[in-house]
Amino acid sequence: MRFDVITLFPEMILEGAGHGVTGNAIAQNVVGLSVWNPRDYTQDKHRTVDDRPYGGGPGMVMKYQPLVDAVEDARKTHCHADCKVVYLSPQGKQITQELLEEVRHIPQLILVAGRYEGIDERFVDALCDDEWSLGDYVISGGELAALVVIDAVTRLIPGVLGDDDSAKQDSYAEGLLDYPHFTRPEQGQLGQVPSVLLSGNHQAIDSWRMKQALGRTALRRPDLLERKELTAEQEALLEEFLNEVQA
Ligand code: 4FN
Repeated sequence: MRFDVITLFPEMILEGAGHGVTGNAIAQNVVGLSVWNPRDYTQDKHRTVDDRPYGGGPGMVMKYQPLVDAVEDARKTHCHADCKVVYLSPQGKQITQELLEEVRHIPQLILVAGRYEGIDERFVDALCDDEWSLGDYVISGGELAALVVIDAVTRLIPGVLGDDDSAKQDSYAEGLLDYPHFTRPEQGQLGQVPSVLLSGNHQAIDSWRMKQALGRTALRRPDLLERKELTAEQEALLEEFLNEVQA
């Protein structure tokens, strides 16, 4: 898998992806990451990447020519027949785990990060295959969204996570919020650890955790539960949880 990011702030991408799981995957060449600065593809002496919007109004718009040339360079430098160009923008479809699981198999993703008020729409129409959004809030540029995609897709590549983390990823609790986590001290200033977790009874622990995951999902993210089929055992655990909350 390789990522090519078109951005006016390449250091932001290299620095942001250079740590932890993504940093290791890049160092091991499991993923490729390159950045392409539209400013390097300008042809005027001021290296202009933006201009005033036709029709007037506030702010500036990214000119399409430096973007077109940056994408073309990314394409011809790392040539993959199967390549998708994605504009990260608030107009896009919201990024979900489902979307990321679909695109993990694409060998080359070219991610375009906007700045200012956005980019000339002719670039989006002519060169972009898709538009993806982090969510409904105002941010200053698409770089953070590109980093989210790079991080979340890299974690899906076989061998990137340790055995423990991969097992967790495709566990039966998929689509639920996490159960609560505890570590030492067993008892301290902030209270005590639920006794079941100290019992050594792994069946009881698994079922307590499943109950917590189901209950928290029901209370905080009912939308996630609606999309999930529960087993009879899970239904029973959830009912227990909700009864205990009431009591
Ligand atoms: N944002 C909204 C409405 C109108 C504008 C914005 C906004 C960065 C270039 C786009 C935003 C959100 C999620 C990229 C937001 C994303 C961006 C993203 C983004 C500079 C123009 C801009 C109604 C969503 C609040 C600025 C709503 N995911 N404009 O943020 O690029 O990827």
